[in-house]
Amino acid sequence: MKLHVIPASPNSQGPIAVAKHLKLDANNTVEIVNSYGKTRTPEFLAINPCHTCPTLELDGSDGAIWESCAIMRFLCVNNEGGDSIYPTDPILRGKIDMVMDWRQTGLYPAFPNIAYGVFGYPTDEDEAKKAFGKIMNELFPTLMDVYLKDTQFVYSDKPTIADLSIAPVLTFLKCRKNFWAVVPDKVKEYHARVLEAFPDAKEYFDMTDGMCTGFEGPGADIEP
Ligand SMILES: N[C@@H](CCC(=O)N[C@@H](CS)C(=O)NCC(=O)O)C(=O)O
Repeated sequence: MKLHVIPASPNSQGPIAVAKHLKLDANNTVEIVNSYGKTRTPEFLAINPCHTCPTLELDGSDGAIWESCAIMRFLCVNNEGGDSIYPTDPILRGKIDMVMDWRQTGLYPAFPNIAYGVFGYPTDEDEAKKAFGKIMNELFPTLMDVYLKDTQFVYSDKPTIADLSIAPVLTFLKCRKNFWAVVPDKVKEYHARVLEAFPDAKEYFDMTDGMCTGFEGPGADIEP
């Protein structure tokens, strides 16, 4: 199988970390392919008409799976060791799935206006401030006081794919240094704890960190 990725994109980094954690690239089950700049080519659109990375291109005529959370689940369910980061306990698995849906529908939509400047896209500064307000007042309290209320990771003392769906995205906040400065320590510590739990993906996490920390484009210095 081929895992098409945009290496510096947090959406790609969860699936990359899963593939590396389960040694799927080392044992040639999954080849990680850098498809940056190629997602609108006829060849890529034939694999995934939604033109997004990550995309897992299956072997033979089996087609492809896209959407980062679906890919992480697929890799875990179908490969040895996947249970360690996608536990089979039905209640815990249900909560992990719930948090991954929250990541896609609640958390991630708050980030494009804050962070897509690092990829050269225009961003709206008023919308970025509004989105950060929602992150601070609504999304972080849910993360800290509900999902991380009693545990080091989301509903668990061990890291799971729910954490891999969330933590790489939080790095984006570093491109607005005055936003990152007021992020609660509990969130910063969680962010570091998750990324450290997947050292094989460090080079990818570091790419995003470097791009965001070094960002000096429009709005880099705005106040929250
Ligand atoms: N909800 C999707 C989002 C994927 C996504 O938006 N990927 C962007 C990069 S962050 C992409 O591949 N854009 C290239 C394009 O649309 O051509 C997921 O979680 O996988």
